[in-house]
Amino acid sequence: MSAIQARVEAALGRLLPAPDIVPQRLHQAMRYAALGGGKRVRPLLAFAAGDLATADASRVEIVACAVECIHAYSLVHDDLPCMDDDVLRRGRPTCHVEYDEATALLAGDSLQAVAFQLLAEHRLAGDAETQLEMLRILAAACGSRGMAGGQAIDLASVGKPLALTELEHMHIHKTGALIRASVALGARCGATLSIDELGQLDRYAKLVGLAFQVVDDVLDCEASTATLGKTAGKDAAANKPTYVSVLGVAGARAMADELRVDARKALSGFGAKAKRLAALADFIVLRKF
Ligand code: GRG
Repeated sequence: MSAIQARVEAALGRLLPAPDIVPQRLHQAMRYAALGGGKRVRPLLAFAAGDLATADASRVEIVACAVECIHAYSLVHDDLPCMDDDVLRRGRPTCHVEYDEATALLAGDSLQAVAFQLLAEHRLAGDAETQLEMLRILAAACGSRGMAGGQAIDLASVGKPLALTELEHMHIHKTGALIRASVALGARCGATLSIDELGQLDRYAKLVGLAFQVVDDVLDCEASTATLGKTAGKDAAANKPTYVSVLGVAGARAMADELRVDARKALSGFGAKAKRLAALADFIVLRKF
């Protein structure tokens, strides 16, 4: 994991505009948001899916940077005063605190654009049709029927009790869509998989995407701000519905573990080829930050 994290850090450092290129302040803010922190869960998933499909690592590296740029953009925008209004991210001041709101907004916009530029200008798949499909997958995952839509539902649900199915719907979009895309894109960098195999991978990705959020909710109420590098206890303070508010801590932990077991089962047809994806399901559920 640490080798891939270092590889992604170096690749992002190379692929993002240099800090001395005009407009310097915007490029510095983009680099601030994307470099020097984070678990890199989405790139790790892309590499593990690429591994399963015996993909060329130089192709997966581009996909990993693209999904991480989208993730970094979503965090910058989520932290803005008009959304979650937070001052701490990855143990540092949030982008709008370090720079200013307008620069943070533009840095998020520009990181999103970089992601699509990367997918469009590098040869990533065996044929053009698959590469176009990759662009479509990422766009769908980011938009109003994916991550941005999930965020809209999240913002609208503050202070309202949600049923478990409504909570799942929100998180499958807000957090799950990009996680699912990370697996789908990593796999498409390699040998062509059958529809059935892609379906099994997608089932795995949906399950770990949901597990990721359930654990995020547990950590928000159990871990400290110092461990998380972001403000802990925000969900309860903001009266947000979470897996913990609906199921309690023990219930949420039990749900995360069921999802982990089911995610591993979804990989059973792949045998040893899926060992990295299986290990990541464990990491996502058993992590402490
Ligand atoms: C603004 C369009 C738009 C979307 C924002 C993903 C998201 C939607 C907001 C992030 C808010 C949040 C804390 C969501 C919970 C799950 C999550 C994405 C946590 C942060 O991701 P990690 O733990 O972060 O992968 P690191 O820092 O490790 O990269």
